[in-house]
Amino acid sequence: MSKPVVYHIPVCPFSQRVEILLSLKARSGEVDFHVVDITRPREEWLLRKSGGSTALPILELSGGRILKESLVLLQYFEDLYPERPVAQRDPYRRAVEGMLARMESDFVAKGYGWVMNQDPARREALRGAMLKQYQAVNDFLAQHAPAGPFLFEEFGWAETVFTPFFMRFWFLEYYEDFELPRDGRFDRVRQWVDACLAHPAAQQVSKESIVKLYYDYAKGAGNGALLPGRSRSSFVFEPDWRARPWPPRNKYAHSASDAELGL
Ligand code: GAZ
Repeated sequence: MSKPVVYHIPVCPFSQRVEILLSLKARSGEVDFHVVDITRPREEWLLRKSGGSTALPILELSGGRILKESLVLLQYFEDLYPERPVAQRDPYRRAVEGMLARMESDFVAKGYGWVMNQDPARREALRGAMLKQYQAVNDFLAQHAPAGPFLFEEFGWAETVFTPFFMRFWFLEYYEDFELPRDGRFDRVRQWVDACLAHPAAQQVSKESIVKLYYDYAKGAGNGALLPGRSRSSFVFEPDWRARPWPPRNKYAHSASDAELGL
């Protein structure tokens, strides 16, 4: 029987969640990952599979059955491979990690909202909003898991949900000079982030790949859209990101050309 296939875009944080979970379960070989070029219109065969929606990842099971939404895919593989649990089994603990995981959507929205901002006057307000998100996670961890570094004994469900975005937010460090202030307010969340970033099951992407591929997001163009004056998206497969120079960091003052980006 053929393996399940995850269709996703390059360095997709949502599909990285699935890769991390499978890696924690030592099941990475059971699923194929198929990268879709988002700089081109979605192909008809893919739209037929998804029923017309364009958001990825989607998971195709045998017989053409399709599942969507990364958190649903995580739960599916958690249930399919119940040995080596990643989620907590105790109802109270499962609820606690559920509360933390529930904080991901605001956290993600604030980070992407900031990186895509083009108005320098809004920059400090967006930094403040991002810090509020980190503060909320910090306070949650300080309450439920003061010792750390993880929410429970090991890298688990909440870490699987958040870690791809801790990595995507390398684009905030690079393009927005974001860092967590070292004034004590963020110590618990910094400890969590550092432990998540270092975990062996979560090494699918690098800072360099994120910074290079997400240049266009930093200039306000998401999902492979083309910026004015450019003929190629920073998400193209060729040339490979490794062969390109690091993009200019001054996104508010300058718009890099294809040539400057090595495209
Ligand atoms: N809830 C879905 C899941 O699987 O968990 C989200 C999937 C998703 O957003 N996929 C995006 C997609 O395929 C790519 S990743 N888009 C193409 C399309 O045609 O729909 C971007 C944001 C943002 C948060 C995340 C992302 C992102 O703002 O990483 O703004 C542009 C997209 C809150």
